Amino acid sequence: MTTEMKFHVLTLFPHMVTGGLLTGVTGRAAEKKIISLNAVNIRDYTADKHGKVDDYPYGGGAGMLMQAQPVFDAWKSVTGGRNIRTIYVTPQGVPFTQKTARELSRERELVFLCGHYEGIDERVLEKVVTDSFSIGDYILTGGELPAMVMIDAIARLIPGVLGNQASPEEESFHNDLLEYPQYSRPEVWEGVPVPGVLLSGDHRKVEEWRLEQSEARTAARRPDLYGKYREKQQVIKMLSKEKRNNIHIMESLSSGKGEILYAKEDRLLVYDRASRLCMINARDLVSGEKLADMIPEETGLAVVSEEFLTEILQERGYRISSRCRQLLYTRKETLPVKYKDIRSVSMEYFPYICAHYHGEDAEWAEYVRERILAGDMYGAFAEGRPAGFIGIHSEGSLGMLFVEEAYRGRGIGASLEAFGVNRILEKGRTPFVYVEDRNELSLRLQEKLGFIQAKKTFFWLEKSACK
Ligand code: 21W
Repeated sequence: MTTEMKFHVLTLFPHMVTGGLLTGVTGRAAEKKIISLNAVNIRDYTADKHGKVDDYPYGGGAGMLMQAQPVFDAWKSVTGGRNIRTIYVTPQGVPFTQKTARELSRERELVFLCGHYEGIDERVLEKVVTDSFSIGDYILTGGELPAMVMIDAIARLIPGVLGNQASPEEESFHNDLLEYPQYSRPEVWEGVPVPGVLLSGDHRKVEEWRLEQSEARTAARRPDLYGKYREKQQVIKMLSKEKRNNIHIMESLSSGKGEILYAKEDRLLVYDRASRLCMINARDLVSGEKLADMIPEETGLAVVSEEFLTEILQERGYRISSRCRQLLYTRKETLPVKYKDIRSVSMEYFPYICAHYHGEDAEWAEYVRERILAGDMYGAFAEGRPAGFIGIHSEGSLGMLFVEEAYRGRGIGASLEAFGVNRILEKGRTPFVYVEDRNELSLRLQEKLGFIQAKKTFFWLEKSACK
């Protein structure tokens, strides 16, 4: 099983760090042992008998510097010579962004080094620091608050920290946009009423209004974000001309997980962060190769709907893992669910789901855990025992369907599918599925529920382990 993510903070003010982070959401996460926090007082490691950790800078100048020895000894005490990413928080660092937070949330252990006074002796920084980050262009009195900011941003991305909330970065259509204004009771406060549309009960109208508000705010306050948003909308509009063949890319982009790495005419490369998946559209070999060269290093999966693209990818160390039909559900209405005992499952059913989904494989087990914690796995129960399950994949498609042999032929599979479709519709998204090429039974089940097929065959490719 996975262990907690460990944060070590080397600081002169350990209580400031624990006081802040062991409160609220991150505090809960520490109690639940999803993260751990180890604040180390650098002063405890000084060799100076008076507890001194600073001295004057050679060459002169204002103020004092933290000396190398206590910092180095404090660092050695937590790393013990192990190779752990060590982050120096400093106004001279590269800007810390959501992307940085995402990348660091994949580490198992991190060390943060907080400076004080005018800085730290460069020689110890050269020995221990692997990354330097700043939180923005303003001057603070120390590195503790920036370290806490970074740990907070990283921790909330770890599955389980936010509780059973959908992916913390996947907030339906409003990604790339600032949030819309929100209102709660009372209906009139200090003579100011809540906007009427929010009381109308008309969900579609509410969504439209929120989107308008988000767009207007973003255009006014963040022209940089707004430009990116408009570009993405344009690509989605292009793709919608062939919705059946492109629904996977449209969903990845509109959910905010997909990033356009290249888009020009009918050539498109989109990277879905949540599943480390590349989706590629190209018409010919030359453009296909050009796009393939732009695939990010961290990619583990690719999906394409052209045979020649599979060849290009195979030359680059990918192997075909399946040939699929892609189907999408175009209606807005939810489906009736005949079998009643279906609900979202907790980690209690982790061993059960793993046993029936890719067996013992550790990487798949980690994936199942992440899907359960995201609230995207649903179980069917009979006599209080699990009878099957379905899930929403991290790239948005419905799948992982399984029904116990003893319970087959009773419509539980169809009910699980319908239940999944409804959850996706509730999120304001479009349900789509992949069906293995020769699985006629599953194909017919999806079509009976109202799914329609894409014209193309879809190829899933995995990066081969040995490369
Ligand atoms: C402020 C440290 C000013 C040092 C070379 C010659 C970490 C921070 C901090 C702090 C100085 C971050 C100097 C945004 C921040 C941080 C404390 C002055 C003088 N250097 N992100 N003279 N803003 N700040 N250095 O302040 O440690 S990340």
